[in-house]
Amino acid sequence: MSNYIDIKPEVIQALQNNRPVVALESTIISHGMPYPKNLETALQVEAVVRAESAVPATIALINGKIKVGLNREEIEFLAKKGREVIKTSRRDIPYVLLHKLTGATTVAATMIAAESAGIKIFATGGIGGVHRGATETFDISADLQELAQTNVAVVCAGIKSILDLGLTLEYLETMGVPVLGYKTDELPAFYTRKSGFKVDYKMENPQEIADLLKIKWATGLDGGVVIANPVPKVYALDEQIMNKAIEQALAEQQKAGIKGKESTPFLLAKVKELTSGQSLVSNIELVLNNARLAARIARFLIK
Ligand code: PSU
Ligand code: MN
Repeated sequence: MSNYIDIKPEVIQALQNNRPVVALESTIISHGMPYPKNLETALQVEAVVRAESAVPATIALINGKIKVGLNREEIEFLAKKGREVIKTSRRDIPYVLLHKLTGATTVAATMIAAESAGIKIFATGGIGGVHRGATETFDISADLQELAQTNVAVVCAGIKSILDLGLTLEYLETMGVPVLGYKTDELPAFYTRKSGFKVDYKMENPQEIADLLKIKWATGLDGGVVIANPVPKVYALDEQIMNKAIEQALAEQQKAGIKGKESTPFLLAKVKELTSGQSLVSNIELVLNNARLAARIARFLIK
């Protein structure tokens, strides 16, 4: 791995000096949001992590290396190139490295990079999951298998209702992945705070979460943890409007015959269009909120 990983000096120093570090993904930059909001958000997320006294490490594949910690030009490049950048999950990593292509890392690929760099916590918007209709299509995100095996905790705003929440929870249970709710019993559904599904455990503060992570890994229980942090109340979207937009996006996906790795970016863009940009505002705010919580947990992880 060491030949293919390039960790930013600031991140190496933080890790060596036992300072808190938070990993950040880049698919959300290239495929999850439009330019220039994606750039502004990526920079803001890093600023939020710094404001909480942690070091941000945004991850991407550039010029034959897995880069852990990007500079401003690199983030700008990913934001401007958008969908020209290869959405890179576990299976895509070797090809992207071989041909020195530019790859934006999904949750799965970001976890792989974070683990090899020694970063234990990572913040994003939403994780991939079991898609609606997966009993026919078999469309299950590689993020779930990664959570089953890689020792990195992921702070997200729950599971987006473009997915089948019930099946995603069943899958995570089978794979032994704890789903924790931050100050909530209920699994948040990304744009909304409610979903009708329960998390496994409600957690009261960052220290309790950090202590649980330490115990999990100290007892040899490999794999990740989902930390579900509800979108702040003022930025939550109306459930009915959201569900309608999602239904319509799913119908359009089927009509257009969109499959595989294109599904998630297609659905995200459609939902944004159908809510006239409202979903983007809430998306940005929930990511910032997750970065803040991740940094706070990171501070207790080093103690
Ligand atoms: N969910 C979102 N925004 C995103 C993603 C998921 O709300 O940007 C991205 C993440 O990078 C996630 C990926 O890892 O989509 C999942 O894609 P797939 O379903 O193809 O595995
Ligand atoms: Mn998929």
